[in-house]
Amino acid sequence: MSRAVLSIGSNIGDSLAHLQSVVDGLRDVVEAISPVYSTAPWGGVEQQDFLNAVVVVDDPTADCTEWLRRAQALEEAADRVREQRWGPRSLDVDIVVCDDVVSTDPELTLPHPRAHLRAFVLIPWLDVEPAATLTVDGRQASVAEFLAELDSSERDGVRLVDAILIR
Ligand code: A4P
Ligand code: MG
Repeated sequence: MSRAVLSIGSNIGDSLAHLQSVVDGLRDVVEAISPVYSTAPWGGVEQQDFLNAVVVVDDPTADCTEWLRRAQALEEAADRVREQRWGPRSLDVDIVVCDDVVSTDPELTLPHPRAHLRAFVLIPWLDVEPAATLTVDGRQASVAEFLAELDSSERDGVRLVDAILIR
């Protein structure tokens, strides 16, 4: 059994519809859905702003690998084209954490190795799980603490939009 925090993002096509396709695809196992944010691109590639959100899922029949499989199936269904690392995409679904699993497997690294550096992950995660904690390189701290450590410009690049994902 497992519970996972998914970070979802899109900056190509109908981004809101791409994010909604994740909620639709996982509907029966969705525990919480964050608000939607418009976010400045992270990673140095010049591109359009993203829409980002976080979805918490819980399914006694799924293990962490199964969440990756489902995430990739949803990306494919959104016609995801993967041309450039950290570049534009119709849909990206990352597993931020899955239970308390720690893994360095490149196929599924847990917690997600860059989640703690990304305000576009931490801000919506805190919306749905204000007391969440994260372990990075053996150090456990609250997600709020990791967010506070980011440059204020990172946090300022994450802005609520007037749209919601519907269960
Ligand atoms: N993989 C390993 N661990 C995980 C995990 N925890 N969750 C493997 C998901 N996948 C994981 O991912 C490459 C490989 O990572 C997969 O084969 C999977 O088995 P990918 O999604 O195919 O490649 P990518 O997305 O181009 O690279 P990467 O490093 O995953 O990029 P990210 O981290 O997904 O970042 N800026 C804003 N504002 N908003 C965004 O959503 N997203 C990205 C993509 C960059 N900048 C962004 C955003
Ligand atoms: Mg990814």
